[in-house]
Amino acid sequence: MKKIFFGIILLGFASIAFFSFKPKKQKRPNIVFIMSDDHAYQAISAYDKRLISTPNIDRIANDGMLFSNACVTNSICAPSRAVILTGKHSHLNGKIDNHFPFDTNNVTFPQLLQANGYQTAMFGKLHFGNNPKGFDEFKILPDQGNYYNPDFITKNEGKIKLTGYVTDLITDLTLKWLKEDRDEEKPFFLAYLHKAPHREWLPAERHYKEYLSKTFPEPETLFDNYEGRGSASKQAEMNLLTHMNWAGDSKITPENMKKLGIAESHPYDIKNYNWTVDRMNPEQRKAWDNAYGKMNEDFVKKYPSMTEKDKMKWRFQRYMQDYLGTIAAVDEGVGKVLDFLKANNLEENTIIVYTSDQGFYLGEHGWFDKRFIFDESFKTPLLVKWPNVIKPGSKNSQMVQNLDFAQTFLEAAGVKAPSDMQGESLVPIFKGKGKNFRDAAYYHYYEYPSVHMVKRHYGIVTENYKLVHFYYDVDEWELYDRKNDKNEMKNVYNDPKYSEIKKELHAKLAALRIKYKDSEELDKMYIDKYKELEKSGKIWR
Ligand code: SGN
Ligand code: CA
Repeated sequence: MKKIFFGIILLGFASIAFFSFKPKKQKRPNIVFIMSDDHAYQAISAYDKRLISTPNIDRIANDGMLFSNACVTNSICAPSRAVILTGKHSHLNGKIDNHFPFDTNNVTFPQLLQANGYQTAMFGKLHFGNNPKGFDEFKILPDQGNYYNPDFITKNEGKIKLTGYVTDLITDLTLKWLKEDRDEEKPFFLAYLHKAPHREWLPAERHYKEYLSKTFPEPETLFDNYEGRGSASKQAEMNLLTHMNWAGDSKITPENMKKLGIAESHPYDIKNYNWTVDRMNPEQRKAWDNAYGKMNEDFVKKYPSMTEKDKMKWRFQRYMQDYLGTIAAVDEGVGKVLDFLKANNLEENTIIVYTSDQGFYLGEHGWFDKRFIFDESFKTPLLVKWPNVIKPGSKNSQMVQNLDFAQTFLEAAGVKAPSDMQGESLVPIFKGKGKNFRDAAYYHYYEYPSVHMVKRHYGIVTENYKLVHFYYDVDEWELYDRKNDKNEMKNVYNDPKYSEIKKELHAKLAALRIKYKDSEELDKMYIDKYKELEKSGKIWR
């Protein structure tokens, strides 16, 4: 009798336990996608401590994963964004360069997230020429946007003009949305997109003083003369000494240029400068004049005795002071967003990504800008944090691409990716698996002839080699040995030592072109379309 009694009691407990146990439903993660414009990995201290300290951006890598070989498919702004949103190479999504319009019939991953219950918002620079689809809320800069007192195109309030510094304003809009507009019932996808550190590199007032007095270590290849490479490197117009604007970029006043007999580097040299200073209110202008006035005074004294070499050195320092100065504000903004997530219990279940739309030259090969398949512009920073999935402090050297983001976010959100997306989800890599990821990346750049005059090229990049074809007005092949020639100074395409590897890479490249559905027919079609745009006056140099 006693036994039966205990048996009944035990059964009672067991059934209470059974019915009150609900399998813990894994909540779908939030995603905070932070992207800056033209942020070189050389200017993030998690990658390289020589130029700047970015303690807040570094937090993402310390708590998550740092990718040392993340790269893009087409190193230029709007095309990179189109690749990210569609998960397709430029030749298929159609946004091959900054001039072509984005075809809004493309399906983008935020549309799929939204349709599957995510709340979606975007703040900052998109640079598409049209508004983003799949967003419940957005406030974006028109085109390139302005650093001081920028306009924003908004989803619900038309065009607005805000007073202040662009990086701080984008951060404020992002934080306001998190505080006031977030739907706590839904997971969210938040795109926090900086304009900085894009040209013309205008820092926040509070950083003028510190950055204008700093000096930075020069890159080994600052005085590169482009020997040993083909015509594309020689003809590119992105040299610090010859192509950088004296007024617009280095901030020498038009009056001082005249006084010193310095000619404009480009028809937009002085125009760009005037657009910058004309947007400032009297208070901002005063702070600007104080800081940059002093720099101008010093320069006027020095200039007459400067050699060409001195000028190059001076221009490099001037460039770094402003470029890195803009990053100081980005890092502060990122810190504020990370702090907010932490303080509001949003840290545990949120994926945080920091990246750039491409890499950038910080004086390597004497250059600024990007566009080339060569490392500084081809590689891009990527830091990802996802608590309980990514082991803190991990490092990964796989050749992941911006092409992979769409499928990564969709998988993390439990949404099936369309079968025509061309990337690969990074989720296995986050989990410490995915050892045999991509062994070769495909790259294709189109915007030529246009500003900076980097010739059209496509190529294949493997761990050890890079094979590139420059076409349009040339037919030149280049081959680089990435292990033995880190700075990519010597084209070994015609070196017999490499004939076997050359053959292999040609075959691999042809196979990749087929795999990704790129072809000579498409190359020609895009050239014809470009020529039509040129005729209609829509291409600017
Ligand atoms: C502007 C810049 C170029 C830059 C392109 C594209 N010139 O034309 O230096 O390469 O944008 O940049 S500027 O004097 O007007 O700043 S991108 O990041 O949008 O692709
Ligand atoms: Ca860019």
